[in-house]
Amino acid sequence: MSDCLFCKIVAKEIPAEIVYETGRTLAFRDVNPQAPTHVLIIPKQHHATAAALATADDGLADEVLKAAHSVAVLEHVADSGYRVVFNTGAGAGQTVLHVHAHVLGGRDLTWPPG
Ligand code: DGP
Repeated sequence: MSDCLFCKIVAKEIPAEIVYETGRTLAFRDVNPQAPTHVLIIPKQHHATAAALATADDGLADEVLKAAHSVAVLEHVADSGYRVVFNTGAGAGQTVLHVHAHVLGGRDLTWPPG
């Protein structure tokens, strides 16, 4: 989608600090990190929400989840514990309508989130 921020990151039209990439996924650091590790995992193909992704292509949803785990290992937070979050819809705080998994770690994470 031409007006989608994360599609522009995929197209390298907007810079991002990429930490992991596969054929169909991309992982880059969040511009406004909420933890020492805060990486966003996206499918390169545009889907607005996690619900849309799971409905359209559950294989790709699986790849996004596997990429999240790979990022946790690369970032050395897999053993200490990390959180994978899909804010889904405006009511849950989703501000960028290109599905993304937040991978957060490197500090104690409280529950429930705000
Ligand atoms: P959400 O609220 O779940 O839609 O999260 C969107 C995240 O995207 C938010 O944590 C900040 C991040 N973000 C917004 N714009 C940019 C950008 O241009 N570059 C990067 N790296 N992250 C961005």
